[in-house]
Order: sequence, then structure tokens, then C-alpha cells
Amino acid sequence: MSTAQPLKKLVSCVILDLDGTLPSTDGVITNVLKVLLVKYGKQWDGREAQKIVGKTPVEGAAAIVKGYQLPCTTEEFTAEITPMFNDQWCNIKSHPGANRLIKHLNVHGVPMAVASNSPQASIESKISYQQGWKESFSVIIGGDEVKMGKPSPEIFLEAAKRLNVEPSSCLVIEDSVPGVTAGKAAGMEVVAVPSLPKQTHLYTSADEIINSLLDLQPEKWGLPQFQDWLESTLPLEPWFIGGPVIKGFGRGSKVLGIPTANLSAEGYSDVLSKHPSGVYFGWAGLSNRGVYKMVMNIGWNPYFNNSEKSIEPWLLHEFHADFYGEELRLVIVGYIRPEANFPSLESLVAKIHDDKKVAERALDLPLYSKYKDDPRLKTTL
Ligand code: ADP
Ligand code: RBF
Ligand code: MG
Repeated sequence: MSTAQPLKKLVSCVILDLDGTLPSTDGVITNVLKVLLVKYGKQWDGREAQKIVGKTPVEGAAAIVKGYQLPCTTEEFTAEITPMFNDQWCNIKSHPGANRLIKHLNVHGVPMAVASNSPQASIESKISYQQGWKESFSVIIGGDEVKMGKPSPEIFLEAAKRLNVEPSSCLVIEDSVPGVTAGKAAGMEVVAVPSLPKQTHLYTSADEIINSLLDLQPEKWGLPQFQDWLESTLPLEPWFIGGPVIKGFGRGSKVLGIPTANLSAEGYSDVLSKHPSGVYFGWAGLSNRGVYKMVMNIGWNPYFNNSEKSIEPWLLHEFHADFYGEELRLVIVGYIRPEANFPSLESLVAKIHDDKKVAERALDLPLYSKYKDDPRLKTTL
């Protein structure tokens, strides 16, 4: 974004955590745990995720063995699950904004390191599936190369040493609480990108908490600013979703004066876990009607504190009827801002109207308007 930001502290290097920060390993880890736990007659309970995020593999395994009271030792469990993970690293996807960040820092010659609690071999394997990553890191350091993993600062101090810089010149980017603790203990600047939703209160020791890598502003740390924002929007690799409009909470038009169509979250668990909550925009195709400009929210609507992540597009056209059950198709072309909590209904409504203006204007730019004619917006009649 072009607005000047107060400088936090100058750094010269960036140390990145791997799992959950650059690639979203959570999906793969969850899938493997689900399969393995069934063999033990147990069922994966998502809440256990908190016990493994940011931990060393042994700590994670110990937490699962104990939490599910498995009739095996941590070592046996680790031996069983490790090959299952290894088979899955090829399926991990990079987080939105990860490639953009790595490319940006690389182009500007900012030295980068990866410091992960995972063993070196597994880091190498995970990174090898992501194009252009390996060459971009001057240092790659695994949990098996230090005495103590995060939350001990050791791994970050070792990374700084290998980068040949003072710890205070390093910016750490981390998704986990142990990682943030480790970074602060190392005397580094830390940006947290929490991978667990609604847990920001656990990350207060970080110097900044951001919702996703898309929201990182390197210039706050004296690093080169991203140049890809365009009229308050960030162009994204477009993605498509579609399905019948389902009933939501009935409060969009009634409480906010802003109707939002709801897409079933059930059908989109993959899409929802892949895309950070936030305000996006693009084009909407409604069966038998046409194609319209669209601005939408993905997230938990903190103002209403929803328990489920939802997709709520607002078609920027005067409709005077419900279209529940009708087929809605979306092409999402850009990002506007992270989802936020608002002190009042008026401020939330005002912000959503700002988003509308930003989206309407941006969608006239050739970069975005070209997707209006995408055949995927037209439903088969
Ligand atoms: P709910 O929370 O149940 O979705 P809302 O009060 O938000 O209820 O109303 C949304 C419904 O209104 C949508 O499901 C859709 O059928 C209809 N609707 C009418 N105009 C629009 C619009 N411009 N954008 C999105 N939905 C609209
Ligand atoms: N809800 C929030 O709590 N925080 C937000 O930042 C937010 N941004 C929104 C942006 C747009 C463009 C739209 C259409 C909705 C947004 N909402 C947000 C969700 C809004 O509260 C939602 O439409 C209502 O919950 C109605 O279901
Ligand atoms: Mg709605």
C-alpha cells in the first residue's frame, strides 16, 4: 500500500519458519493423522492441532500418543507416521503470498533463512516441491541441527550466525506460538501470522500480528516495499468457485442493509482452508441473469463472532429479490484487506461500503475486467 507507515525497527535479513508459515502443511498433517488414528480405533479431533503446531516432531508425536491414549510409545508412533508424511510432502500447497514474498525479497537481495523445528531432511524434501524456493534461501536450518528446538532461541541465533548478522538485524516470520517465543528470546523482531484462527491473544509478544502473508508490509521494517498493490487492491492468481446460494443468517439485508449471498462452507472446506480470511473481489455469474461486479468477505465475521468460516459475496447490482438455491459462480481476482473487528455496526457498514467502491473502481481496470467474460461464470442453462 502506498500510505507511509511508521517504521518499527530496521532489519537487514528475514528468517522464515517453514510449516504453516510458507506452505500450509496443516492439511497434509491432518489427513495423515486421520488415517493413522483410524487404525488405532480413534478419531482425529481438530482441537489437538493446537498441541502440534510449532512443536518438534517428537513433541507433536508425544502429544498425540498421550492425548489419544495410544497403546504405543512416542518412538513407535514416530516411526510409523514419518514415512506416511514423507509420501505426502509433494501435496503441500504454498500459502497465498508465500511465493510473492520470497520472490520480492530475492529480487531485492534481502538475505533469507529458513529455520524450522522439522529435521533438515524433511525441510529439504518439502522445499524441493516448491519452485524457486531452495535457491532463494542462503541458510536452511533444521531442528536436528540444534540442541533444543523452538521455543528455545537457539535455532534463530544459529541462523543469524550463519547469515553473518546480529540477531537484532533479523526479522522472524512465524505462525506458531513456540516460534514467536523463540524469536523474541533471540532478540529479533517478530511478525506473527497465526495459523490457528481466533487465537491472536496467544501471540501478544510478537511485534506485529498479521492475518496473512498478503498483509505483510516490509517497509515497516526498513525492507523494500511491495510494488504490486494497484488502487488499493492486490491482484491475485484468479480462482473460481461456484454452487447454489444457501440461506445464511438472515441479517445481511436486515441488520446491515447489505445483502450477502452465502455459499455452502461444507462444499468448500479446501478453498476455505487455503484462503486466508479477508475481503476479496471479482466477478459473479448468476444463472439466467448475468455477470456482475462482486465484493466479498471470507471469514468468521468477527463483529458477529461466527463459529464457522463463511463465504459471503455481495453482488454490486440492485437486486430486489432473494436468489436462494440459484447457481452462483465467482471468479476472485484480487484482495482488498484483512477481515477486521469493528467497534460499531456503523463503522462495519461504512467499511463495507468503502470496499464496494474500491472493488467497483478496480474492476474497470483491464487487469481485472478481462475476467468478466470468463466462460466459467456462465452456468449451463
Ligand atoms: P442471509 O444472511 O440469510 O444470506 P441476507 O439478509 O444477507 O440473508 O440476504 C441475502 C440474500 O439476499 C442472498 O442469499 C440473496 O438471495 C439475496 N440478495 C439480494 N440481493 C443481493 C446482492 N446484491 N448480493 C447478494 N445477495 C443478494
Ligand atoms: N464482517 C466483519 O466482522 N468484519 C469485516 O471486516 C467484514 N468485512 C466485510 C466485507 C464485505 C465486502 C462484506 C460483503 C461483508 C463483510 N463482513 C465483515 C461480513 C458481514 O458482517 C456479513 O455480511 C454479515 O455477517 C452478514 O452475514
Ligand atoms: Mg447473508
